[in-house]
Amino acid sequence: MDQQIKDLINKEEKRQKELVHLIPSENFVSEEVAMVLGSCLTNKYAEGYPGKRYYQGNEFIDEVESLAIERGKKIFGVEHLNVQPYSGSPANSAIQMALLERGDKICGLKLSAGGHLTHGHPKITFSGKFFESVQYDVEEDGRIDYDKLEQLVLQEKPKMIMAGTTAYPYVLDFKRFGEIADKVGAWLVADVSHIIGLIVGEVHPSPTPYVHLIMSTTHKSLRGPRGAFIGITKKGLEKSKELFGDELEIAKKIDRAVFPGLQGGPHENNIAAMAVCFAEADTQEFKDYAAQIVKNAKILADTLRNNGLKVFGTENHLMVVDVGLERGKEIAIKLEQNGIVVNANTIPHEQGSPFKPSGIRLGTPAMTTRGWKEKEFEELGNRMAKIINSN
Ligand code: DSN
Repeated sequence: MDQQIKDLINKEEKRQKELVHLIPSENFVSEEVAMVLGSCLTNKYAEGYPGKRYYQGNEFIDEVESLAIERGKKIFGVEHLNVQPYSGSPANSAIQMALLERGDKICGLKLSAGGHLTHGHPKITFSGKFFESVQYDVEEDGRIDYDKLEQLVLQEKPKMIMAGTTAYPYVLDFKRFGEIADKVGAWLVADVSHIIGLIVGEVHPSPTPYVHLIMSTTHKSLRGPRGAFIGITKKGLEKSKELFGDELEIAKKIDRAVFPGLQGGPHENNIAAMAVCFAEADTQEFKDYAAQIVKNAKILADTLRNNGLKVFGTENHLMVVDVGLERGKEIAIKLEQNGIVVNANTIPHEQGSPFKPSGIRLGTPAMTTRGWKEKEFEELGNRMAKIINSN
């Protein structure tokens, strides 16, 4: 094997094994997922969809992708599933490309409040450049005020609302989001990339009954390969019938936007690994894992708070800790020097900037996979507080 790459992989493996990993969007896949990712499926081109490919030789690939679709539809409770998006950003771009026209209005949570770049972040992103973006914020306590969101939506009448987060430590009220979107006839997309493992594990309410589309990455709390899916709910099919006279038109639009709209050949090794991950998530063991993620996050947040730190959250897998004006990066570096890997993050109503934020974001999915429980997280919280509080 290429010695230089082999050495680097070995070093990274050691780093992953020996340090404490608290970046909430990271996890450790099973050996089977890793093996399938490295399989011969990576060699095959399969532009198109099962049964309708532009290349010969896809009889087994078709079965692989169909299996991923069937398993995913079952655990996410959706009517149609596209498993080809390379990751979350292309998946959100595909949804927007499929259902919006250039200049249409899109409404998402501000990046600094825990939203995502693809939810209409102005000027520099696809969603912020091609669409008119109106953004909602969180309150001083870090929570979304749904009455304020409703006022904004009634006033601005966006064509699409993104209900999704990357650093929001509270349960999302998808029912309320649904009622608000319905008042102006907006498409409602749940970007559940962070919390999909908790939803499948039944420790966070599912958006399925209330939204038209569900988008998620598969490599965060779901513990699968890098990749994403777009699911269409029953409510999505109904809106399609109402708008386009055909309930399946929305599925055609989404599929066409993914391929050939934005992507070429799907990464079938990732799709096969998704199928494995979906089966792993459809077990009691995974439900226990999801419940433990939430218990671990709660004890970590409580321990940090008991040590005098200001913590936003938590009701899910993550929390944001206020470590002082513009000190996020410095504290993240200090923690890493002590073997604890986190990421610097903005806090609600940030006075610093995304480059010099005042917080750190912590999550429990990865170390819960490693078998950590309340005892380990309480010890860790006390140790982290000492490091953070030492000048
Ligand atoms: N970069 C991801 C995260 O860390 O939350 C979101 O895309």
